[in-house]
Amino acid sequence: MEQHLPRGSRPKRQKARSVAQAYLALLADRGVDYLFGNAGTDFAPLVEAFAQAAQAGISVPRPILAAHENLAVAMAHGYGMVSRRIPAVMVHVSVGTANMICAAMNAARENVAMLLTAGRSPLTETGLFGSRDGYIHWAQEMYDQAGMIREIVKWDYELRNAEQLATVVDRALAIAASEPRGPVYLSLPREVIAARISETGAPPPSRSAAAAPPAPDADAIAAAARELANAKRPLIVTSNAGRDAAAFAALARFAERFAIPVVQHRPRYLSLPSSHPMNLGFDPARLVPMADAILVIESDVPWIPSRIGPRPDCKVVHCGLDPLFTRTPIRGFPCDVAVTGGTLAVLSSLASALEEFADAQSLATRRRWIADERAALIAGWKTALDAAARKAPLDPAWVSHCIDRAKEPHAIVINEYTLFPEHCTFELPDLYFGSSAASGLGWGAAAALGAKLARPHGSVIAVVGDGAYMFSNPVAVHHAAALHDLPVLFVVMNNAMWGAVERSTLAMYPDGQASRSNAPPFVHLAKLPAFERICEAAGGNGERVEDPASLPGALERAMSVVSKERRQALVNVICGPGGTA
Ligand SMILES: Cc1ncc(C[n+]2csc(CCOP(=O)(O)OP(=O)(O)O)c2C)c(N)n1
Ligand SMILES: [Mg+2]
Repeated sequence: MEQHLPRGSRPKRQKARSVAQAYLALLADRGVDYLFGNAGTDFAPLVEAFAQAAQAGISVPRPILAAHENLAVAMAHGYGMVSRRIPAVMVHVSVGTANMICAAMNAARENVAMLLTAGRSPLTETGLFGSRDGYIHWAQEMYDQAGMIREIVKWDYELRNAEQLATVVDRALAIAASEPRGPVYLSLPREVIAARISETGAPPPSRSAAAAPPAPDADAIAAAARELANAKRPLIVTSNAGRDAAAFAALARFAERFAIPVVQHRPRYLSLPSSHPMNLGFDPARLVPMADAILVIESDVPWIPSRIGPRPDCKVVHCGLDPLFTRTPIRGFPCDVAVTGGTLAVLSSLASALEEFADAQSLATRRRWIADERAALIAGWKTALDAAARKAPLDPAWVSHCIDRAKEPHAIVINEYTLFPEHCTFELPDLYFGSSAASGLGWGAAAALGAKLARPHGSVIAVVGDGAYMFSNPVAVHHAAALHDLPVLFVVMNNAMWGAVERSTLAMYPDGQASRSNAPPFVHLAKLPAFERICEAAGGNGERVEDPASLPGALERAMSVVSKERRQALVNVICGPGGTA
């Protein structure tokens, strides 16, 4: 978009005419490249400020219109997740805030930093520039607008005057960027951002540094090392070690050096290459009960205690930026040592501490055991895939395998839980992202658009269920893909149901009445629209696949549309039951 100067260029010294204009210039100066927005009457000063900035050549974030608030926040999530930069989001007062909360929960639980903002109904009924001039300005006001989202964000505030602008924005960004990272929320009343200010020029550089994470405590590392060194069957369980992309290689080295198998339970960030010899898949059920020491790295739920658990004498070490997950009300996993720190720092300290205990003979014995476990695991996956192959309706395991075959080696895959990662190969960090532990559905398709914004030259594939697709507000998603030139491939694993609801009902009531019913309520999604035509309606390419033999060809055509024609594409794959949520 021509009105925006390239990243890194300093804004011209220019008289800012409004707080809104100074605010936008400040965001750009602080490295906020994008402002995802869903507008209302509170946006008037910002709309004007964007137009003035374009005319005056002032650098401001690029505005990204999203036709629903959850889409705006989930796009920002995808963008921040891939780029690790901080996006801003602006929504319409109380009602816009209400609409964005689900997506904000997803981002908060995955520690994705973002500046969430909302207008506030004009405070004054008359007398100021920007005072109330619409009947909505009374009913949309709330006693505590931020209260709706306060539990989710790390910090909230309301901008009250121009003088505090830099202090407030810098504090918001510094808190969002400090580990554990997360969204912050700032409300912007209309008269405050409409106020005129005489001169600002380029904002002074920020003096609000993000806080560095704590270094792992030496005693805690020594205690953790003792537990691991004494173990014959140690195990690492992680969900998010790879959130720090540098930790990806560190975990690979650590696991290999000390011969410790790794299970990635419900990964949101990939933590280990698929082909790594210590990679023992995604299900902790077999290994946790065998383990005599478990190192939990950045995992809120390392196993499901109602299904399995470690032996009573198994020692458990939790490490992470918030190893006790203090924002989760109840979480009772056994914990003998808790180490606070980033994965890279923890692994490096632990590696030094473990070196003195390393005994080549026992490591070699363990390596053989892990190799056997891995061979058995891979054989099991192959058996499952063979059984799934070419079934009609299509089996999600087979669809996962076909997606893997079709994708380029550096493609990013965003999985809103229906893809089976064990049937795919991901060798590098940041090529696979799973949906948030909060599991607010409707995330995947939108996050893929944000990921594409962060990696415009790479291919991005979103894999979603029919339920998740409809939660994502598909018309708004396809509109955003077209509007912002974000050609993404959407694969819908369409089993015409909320399979998770059925699985949960059968798990609780295996012999219940619902299990004998052909049509239990709140499970089947009959009369679904032709999803492929929703994508087509936005100028994309759509295909429906019912015959397993035609899936590889359909995926190949869709990839080619995305990469060569730069158009979005959707493959609606008619599937049978599957999934694991
Ligand atoms: C916002 C929101 N509402 C409801 C749910 C509960 N929920 C979890 S999974 C699921 C079904 C998703 O269906 P689909 O994407 O088709 O996947 P399937 O289970 O069929 O594999 C639902 C409704 C949720 N996680 N988030
Ligand atoms: Mg479904």
